[in-house]
Amino acid sequence: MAAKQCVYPPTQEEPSDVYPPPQSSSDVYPPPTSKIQALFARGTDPEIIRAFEAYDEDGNGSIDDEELQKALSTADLSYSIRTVRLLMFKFNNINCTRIGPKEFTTLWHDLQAWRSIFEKFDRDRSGTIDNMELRDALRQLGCAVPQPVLQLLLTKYDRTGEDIGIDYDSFIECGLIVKGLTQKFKEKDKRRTGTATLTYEEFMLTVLPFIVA
Ligand SMILES: [Ca+2]
Ligand SMILES: [Ca+2]
Repeated sequence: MAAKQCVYPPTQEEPSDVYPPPQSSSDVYPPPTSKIQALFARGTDPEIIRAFEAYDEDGNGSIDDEELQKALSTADLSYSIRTVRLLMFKFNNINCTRIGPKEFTTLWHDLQAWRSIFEKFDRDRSGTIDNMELRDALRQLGCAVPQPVLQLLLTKYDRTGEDIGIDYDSFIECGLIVKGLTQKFKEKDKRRTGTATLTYEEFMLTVLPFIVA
């Protein structure tokens, strides 16, 4: 193998289609300060790369749960550390409180999807999700949740305690848990009957990661 083609990160002599492009011009953005850019898949939206670099406050090349929580939260919208950890939970093949560029790209798209589901099903534009809106949103996620379960979710996630509905942060948490647990249950319901047999150990191992996220 020609040694030149294995050089990492690419140098100015590399062909012009290497990513990131050789930064010969001072107006290239993002500025030529980070090797992080090279770790993203080719064609990644530059906005995602810029966000990663901004979120990675300590500059260690990964985003931890606290960095993500701080970066996502704005004056109008706060994310609980629990929601942030649940968002990271899907990457549980690695340390799920720390993600790199690849996982961050997936998470970025996940957040866009959550936002669009929330906006689609908050039909009255109240900024919260009520009973019927939740039912339909969960159905879109593939979960036909029975009414008593819906009521329990609303009771638990309506933080106001005044039947106003579920806010955006809680909606993501609720959706991640319902979708995740439904998926786990489905894996045990091989014949798709709506019934499954789980041992005590399986039940505990399934449910606990969602509770202690
Ligand atoms: Ca970091
Ligand atoms: Ca609403």
